[in-house]
Amino acid sequence: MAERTFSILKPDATERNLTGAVNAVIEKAGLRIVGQRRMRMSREQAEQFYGVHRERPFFGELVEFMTSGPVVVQVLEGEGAVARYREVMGATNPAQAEEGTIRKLFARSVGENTVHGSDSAENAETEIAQFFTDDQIVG
Ligand code: FUP
Repeated sequence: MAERTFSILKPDATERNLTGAVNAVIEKAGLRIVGQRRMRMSREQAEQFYGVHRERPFFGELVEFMTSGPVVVQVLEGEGAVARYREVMGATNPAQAEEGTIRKLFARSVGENTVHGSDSAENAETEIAQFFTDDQIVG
């Protein structure tokens, strides 16, 4: 089975009506969107999702931002999907992101950086399980 990764189109993307534009970059990169749902993240969900950053100074702002508007949660599938999507996303700070990456194209700042993507296959599995049941993913 091809590898899967977890993706979020963040509130700065939905606010600017960019979900289709971001998805076009994802699909052009050879990743398949095999699960997708637009939702509003609760504070509890955001705090759990970003639990590893709980002690970081930006944690409060991050949770505030992720709950400030709709997000689109996704499962992406493809060969080496975790690493491939990290490549397509670009650096966390859009000022350092490569040309053609999602963050270079669309991100506003380090905080409002348009997308999330899992940083390992293990985290991908945990993150997918937080937001999707098996029957909501159709490969
Ligand atoms: P990434 O894996 O590229 O999403 O980056 P991190 O896991 O390091 O950070 C997770 C999120 O925390 C980022 F998407 C935005 C936020 N963040 C900040 O707001 N300020 C920072 O200095 C670092 C991260």
